[in-house]
Amino acid sequence: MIDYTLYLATDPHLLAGRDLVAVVEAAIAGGVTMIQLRDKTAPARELYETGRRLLAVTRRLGVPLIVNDRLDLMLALDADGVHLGAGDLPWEIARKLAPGKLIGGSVNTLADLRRAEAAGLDHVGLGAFRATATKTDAPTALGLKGVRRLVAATRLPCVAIGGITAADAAELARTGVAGLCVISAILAAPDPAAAARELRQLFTAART
Ligand code: TZP
Ligand code: MG
Repeated sequence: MIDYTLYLATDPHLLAGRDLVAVVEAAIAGGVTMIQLRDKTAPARELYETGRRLLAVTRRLGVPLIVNDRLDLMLALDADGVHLGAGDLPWEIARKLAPGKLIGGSVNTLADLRRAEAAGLDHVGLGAFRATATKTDAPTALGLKGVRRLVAATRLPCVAIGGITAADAAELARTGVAGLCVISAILAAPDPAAAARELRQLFTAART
C-alpha cells in the first residue's frame, strides 16, 4: 500500500543554499511519505546524479521516489514512479513502458480524470488547488469545491496540489483526498521537518 499522506515535490530554487538531499531527509523525518524529484531546468546528467543521491535516502527510509516529467530518467534510475502532466509523454505509453512502476498524472477536470482511469494510472494530482507562485502556468484553481467534486467521482487515490499551507490541511482532509502534495510549504520553511510534522498532524487528525 502506498502512503500518499504527505507528498513532497522538490524545487531547486527554494533551497536557499541548503542541500536538497539533506532537506528531503529532514522532511521525511518530519513525516513526508513520498518524494517527487522535480526540476524543470537541470540537464539530464545532473538530474540523474541528484536522483541517485535521493534514492539512497528514500530507499533507506522506505519512501517512494517519483520522477517528474521524465519517464526516461525514472527508468534509468529505476525509481519508483513517474508523474506526467498535460505536456509530458502520454499516460498509456508510460503504462506500457513501465508496467510495474507508479504512474501519476495531473488532473484538473472530470474529463482528465476519466482519461487517467482509462490509462490505468495509480494516482492523480488534483491541481491547482490554489494559484501558486511555484507553478505560474497551473490550470484554473479548483478550490475545495473542485477538489471535493473530483475526489467523489473516482476510486483512484487523489492528492491535492497547489498553494497548500497548514491552514488548508484539515479542510482538504475532509474532501477525501489521500494526501497533500506540497512544495513551498515544506521546502521554503525554515524548519522543513517541523513544517512536515505540522501538515501531517493536521491532515491525519481531520481525515475521513
Ligand atoms: N502543479 C500544480 S500547482 C504546483 C504543481 C507542480 C506547484 C505546487 O507548489 P506549492 O509551492 O506547494 O504551491
Ligand atoms: Mg510535467
